[in-house]
Amino acid sequence: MLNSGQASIATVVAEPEPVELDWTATALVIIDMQRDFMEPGGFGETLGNDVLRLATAVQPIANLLGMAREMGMLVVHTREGHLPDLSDAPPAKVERGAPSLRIGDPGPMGRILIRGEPGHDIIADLYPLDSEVVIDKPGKGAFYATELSDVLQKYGIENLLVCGVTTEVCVNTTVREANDRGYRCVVISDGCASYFPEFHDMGLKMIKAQGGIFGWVTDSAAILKAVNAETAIV
Ligand code: C5J
Repeated sequence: MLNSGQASIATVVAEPEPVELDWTATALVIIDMQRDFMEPGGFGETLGNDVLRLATAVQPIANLLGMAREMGMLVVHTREGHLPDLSDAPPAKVERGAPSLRIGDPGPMGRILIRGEPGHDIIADLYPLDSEVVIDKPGKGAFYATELSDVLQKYGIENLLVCGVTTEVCVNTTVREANDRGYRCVVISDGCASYFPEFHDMGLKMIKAQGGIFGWVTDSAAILKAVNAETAIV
């Protein structure tokens, strides 16, 4: 179990280079693992996507979630969605594309991408504990119009392990926002997924290119290995 008064440092094998992390200043951030993106009948499918493509991310995230819970690491879940009156949903977002059902319309899992509806909820396999932080966000980035900065500051967080869906949209946007705010972001390749495999690959490449311009990329096994390896207690 982590002791917040004592640094617990490990080196994680990552690209473009290994990264040293103090687990006591690290949070696991799980982006938008919601039924609306992951299951048939939700927002993702109304945009013409094959939602089953995202299923590969579930088990790696579950493994990291189990690790984080066991060691007492801060866990943050995010959910993309809007208020029932759509006052936080800009027309430019609602009208975009040609979906068969738009944001706010009734669908098989309730109103599409609306807070409180069944489709907006996080999938059962990764369901948050009452003690975990859940950030409701109206945008793609988890910092825009949310309390995330305040939460991370309160817990003394400097490093983010970022996973979830989709790699090139909400994961990338959040990582870029976090990078500008001074956080070290380590993105978990097998804990992210996209409806477009080529966007997943490029989304990860964009993060780690140019010496890690937005952060590092590793996989769930490398995190578990680093956690299980002897850590230096400082
Ligand atoms: C999308 C997301 N793809 N969570 N949202 O619209 O990536």
